[in-house]
Amino acid sequence: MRRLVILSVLLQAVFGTEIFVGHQVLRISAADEAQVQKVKELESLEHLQLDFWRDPVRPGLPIDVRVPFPSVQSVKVFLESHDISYEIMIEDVQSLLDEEQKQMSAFRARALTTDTFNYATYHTLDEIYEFIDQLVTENQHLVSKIQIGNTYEGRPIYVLKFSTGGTDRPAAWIDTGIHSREWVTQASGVWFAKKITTDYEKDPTLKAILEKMDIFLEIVTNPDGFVYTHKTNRMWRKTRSRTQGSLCVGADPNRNWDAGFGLTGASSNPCSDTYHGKSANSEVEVKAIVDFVKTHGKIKAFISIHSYSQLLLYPYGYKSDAVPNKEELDNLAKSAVTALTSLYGTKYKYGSIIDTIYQASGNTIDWTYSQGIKYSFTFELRDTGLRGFLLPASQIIPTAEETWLALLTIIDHASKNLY
Ligand code: 0X9
Ligand code: ZN
Repeated sequence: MRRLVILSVLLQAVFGTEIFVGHQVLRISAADEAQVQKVKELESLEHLQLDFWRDPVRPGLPIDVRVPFPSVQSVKVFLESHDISYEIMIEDVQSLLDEEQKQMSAFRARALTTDTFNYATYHTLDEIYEFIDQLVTENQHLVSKIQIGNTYEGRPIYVLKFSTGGTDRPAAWIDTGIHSREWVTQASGVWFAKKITTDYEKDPTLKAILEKMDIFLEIVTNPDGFVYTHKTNRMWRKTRSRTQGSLCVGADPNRNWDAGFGLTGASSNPCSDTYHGKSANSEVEVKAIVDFVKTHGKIKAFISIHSYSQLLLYPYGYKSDAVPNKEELDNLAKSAVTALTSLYGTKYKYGSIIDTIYQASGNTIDWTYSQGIKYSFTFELRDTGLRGFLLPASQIIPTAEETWLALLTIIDHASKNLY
């Protein structure tokens, strides 16, 4: 292993790509509150360079953490010395990345139409942007592309609009990929886009929705981060904005919204993966959506899609108060999850963000809810198994298919309860 690690350091130096040889992902089970606190201690030790995929919250919730090779021994010794049980979720992160790359290159054929596009593999930003253009060209009567802004690094930010006509229609919003490493979400977004174009005349539910409402879909919500996951560091989550006075890059775009901004449940340290940013809306990728939502003024359902953990969540994330229409949202979440599970038996939990995972201030849907969008939801897609952010490409289509059923349930309810 040591030789491999030396080789990987060399490769990293030559190609500038982060290599994860010998990195392990551990799944820790904290038995009681004291053990949760111990794991939090571990989290505060910056030199270990731990990457928490699922944070320590409370006993009973699994904690997943990527441990760089040089820290693996000491982390295990620490856990064992405190009698904290764990299992190895991923033996060697790099071997999964190699597998992912191999799968991608095997299918990297340029599609000439969205019919020949391969939905069962992961794609680069360029490929997804090309797909978007093809979809628009093929379906001019239904689909258009709107540029809502530019990223920190200057890339265009696109939203697809699905509309059968009308003026000033109310709308539903779906975004995927705000956290760049959650690759199954952007891949699902691509699949949703195609699905709408193939089904809008034949699926009665979708047809009825599109007679009343438009649908907006932002597939790559954090384009700079997404490019960075492809070229430099597969595990990148944040934006790529620079912070004055720090060498660390990026802010967490799911902590940057103007709802409880900067309260507990976000970090003020620019080096943290949950860094909230300089101020609310400091991230242009967030600001672009804020401006769009405000200008549009008639978004009635807002769904922001993440991975992983198999959860369907509603506000709040920043405080433990119940939202005024909690009962309605809870019932709707239940129906959406029932629809999702009906396809492949995938199990989901649902509830408010703060009750179900943890306090997360400045998150997307707390802000959209504060703007009066009462159907505001966020998903955490597959899996709860052993792959986490590195979901095999073979699961893209099944994940997208089951999620689509839940999306339809939510948007259908909104369209029948317009306000
Ligand atoms: O920490 C987050 O931002 C979300 N988890 S993730 O692994 N996708 O990063 C959870 C925060 C609350 N949930 C959402 N608003 N998605
Ligand atoms: Zn996320």
